[in-house]
Amino acid sequence: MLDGELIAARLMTQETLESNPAPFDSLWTGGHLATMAGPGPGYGVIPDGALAVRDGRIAWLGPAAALDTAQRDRAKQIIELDGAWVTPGLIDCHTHIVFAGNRIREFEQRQNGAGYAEIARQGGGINATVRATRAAGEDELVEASLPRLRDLLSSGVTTVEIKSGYGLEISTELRMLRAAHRLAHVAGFHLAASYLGAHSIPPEFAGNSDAYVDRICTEDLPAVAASGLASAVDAYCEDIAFTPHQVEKVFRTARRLGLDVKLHADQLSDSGGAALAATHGALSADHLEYSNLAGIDAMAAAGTVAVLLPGAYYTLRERRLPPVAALRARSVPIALATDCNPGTSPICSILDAMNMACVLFGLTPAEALHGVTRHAARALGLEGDRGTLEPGKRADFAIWGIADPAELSYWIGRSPLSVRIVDGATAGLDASA
Ligand code: DI6
Ligand code: FE
Repeated sequence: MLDGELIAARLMTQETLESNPAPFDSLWTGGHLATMAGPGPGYGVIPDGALAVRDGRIAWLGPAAALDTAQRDRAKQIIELDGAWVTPGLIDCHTHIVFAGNRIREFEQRQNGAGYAEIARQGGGINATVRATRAAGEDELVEASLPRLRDLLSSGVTTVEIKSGYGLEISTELRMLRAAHRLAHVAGFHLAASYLGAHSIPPEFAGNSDAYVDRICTEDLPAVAASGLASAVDAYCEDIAFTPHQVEKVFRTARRLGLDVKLHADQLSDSGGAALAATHGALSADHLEYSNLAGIDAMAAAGTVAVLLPGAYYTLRERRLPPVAALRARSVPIALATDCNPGTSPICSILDAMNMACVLFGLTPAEALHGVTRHAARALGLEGDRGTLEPGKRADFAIWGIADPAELSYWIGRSPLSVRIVDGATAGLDASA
């Protein structure tokens, strides 16, 4: 949503309040709000704030002292925050959290000196997970992924992007996407689903990746679009995966079918991925360790979000840092995500990703929190609907037992979450599949 539209939405909410002051469904008061809204790099703090919810949306927020007492008294439910902090629900905008099997052996191989690309070329890596995922039914995929999602949600996450990409054939790709939708339902989070058919060259197309890309464009992508199970299309542009030319074909077809695009770009080498993503109006370009400056310029011009994935950088013991200074200088929004996957980023906490982004990439705690709220929403094309605490936005928020918002980037392996609120309701973590 554009700024103008946002302001209009806000005004409408206020008007509705004045002309038809329906009672709030719930009112949260006695805490501090880190709205992540407004200009500037700060947290948008409202100390001693109150936040009111109606019909699953934020109906009002501001200093508790500014709240109309009649409105307050009519609220159906008042929840005392006892000095806790409220942030927007965190958004993990890049995960591969649905998969079967594990890659523990591969981890051992890497500890014994084998490289990630070398393992992939020998049929391991992504294709090992493809074998396990093709063999798993939908129930099994849900069951295998639920504990990982529970961990992720317990770090304050309310929206998760989940990619397919471990099927590389349409039936398994759709099964992964269906499992993701079921998980969202049972575990209580909003899903943004992406089709990642161009993740790896499937064994039956070994040596003939062009033919696989043709099939993606002529058969698989139309089937995904018709299924309505994914809103975006991702691709892995890398020496060990797909060329820029192949990715272009996939992106053109995706856009024609009305799907958003995004890219795994320049993770292991500079293949011009940042510029490629920008040229196709991608929502985000992800990784970016090896991106060149012209690519960053192109992202700035196109409004493409940079998604940094410190879990993969850490796991692969990468040395090349993403171009954080250049992204800042060009005001490219920086989002952060876990990239939760069995090969290069076995991390199931967005808070740990924030800590890593601070320690390894030099982000400030405020940049890290923007990276998993406002900027992550934008990386999913959902900035008009969530990512900040503002009237009219979805009532997705997280309540924390912390002394300051910077504390969210501080701990390692610890979540100070008190409760997650999704669409205005308390979202438990213990639903079973
Ligand atoms: N995201 C990916 O898709 C690949 N690397 C990354 O950061 C690897 C996924 C895998 O090895 O399973
Ligand atoms: Fe990834």
